[in-house]
Amino acid sequence: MPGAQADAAPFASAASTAAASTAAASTAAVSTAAVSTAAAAPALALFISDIHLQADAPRTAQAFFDFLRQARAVPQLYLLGDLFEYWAGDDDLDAPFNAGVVAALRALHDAGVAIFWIAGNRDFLIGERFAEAAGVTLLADPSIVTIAGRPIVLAHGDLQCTDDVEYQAFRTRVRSAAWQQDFLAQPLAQRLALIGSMREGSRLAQRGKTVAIMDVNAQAIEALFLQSGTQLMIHGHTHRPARHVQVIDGIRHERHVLPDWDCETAVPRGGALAIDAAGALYQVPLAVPART
Ligand SMILES: [Mn+2]
Repeated sequence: MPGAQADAAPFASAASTAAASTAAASTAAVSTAAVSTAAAAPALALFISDIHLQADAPRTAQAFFDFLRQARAVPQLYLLGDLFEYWAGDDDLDAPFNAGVVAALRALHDAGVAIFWIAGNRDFLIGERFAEAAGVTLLADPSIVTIAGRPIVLAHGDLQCTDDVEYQAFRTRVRSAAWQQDFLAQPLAQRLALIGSMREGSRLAQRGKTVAIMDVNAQAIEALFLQSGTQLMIHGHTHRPARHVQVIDGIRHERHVLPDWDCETAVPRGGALAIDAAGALYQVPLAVPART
């Protein structure tokens, strides 16, 4: 529970509550269950997504910087998309806010933590220049990694929201090399202005869509499990943190959805997922920065 985390080793605390592994025996196609917040063994990796960093959200940024300092105790950090609210191109690295985020990631990298990056639907224009400056390794969406002997398929999650046909058409367009070349050929100021209007358009488009349409599609998730050959998936994007357990072909599959972060609101949201050396997953609660 919050408050039980020791400052010295925040992701490698005390005894396990053992709640995480027992809740999945159901034969229902899909069930959800809470994940333990305590680890029995030291953490090997941390997973976060959807921080939506922007200059207009200073408290969320502070929570992220605090988190990065604590993450030094863990060998690997996975950023699973939408770290930034938007990214206009790697020539925007020098904007003070962006430079601050890059410096914080770089400091974590220099402290010996391996940082991996999967692009989100908002920051997919991140490129090699950013990656080199920040000391992060860019991964494809989806990617399979093996941690503590467990193969895990990692994704942002937007590609699995196949019920949102309109969004998938948009995604195909903006992820094409031709669109990106055209876009990045425009002056930075013009790109920033365009992104501003696209964000407004996206807010308006979402208003007319049901919650179900904007969630992942069950068949797309099953397909990703089967294609990847894994029984463990971690993604973000939907802002609906949960652990979903489902049985496919008689085999138990587990899908973890990461929370989005927002510390500007009265009830702050955020937090991370961790995997320990025994291969157990557990939640790392958000440490909300004090009001200044
Ligand atoms: Mn997203």
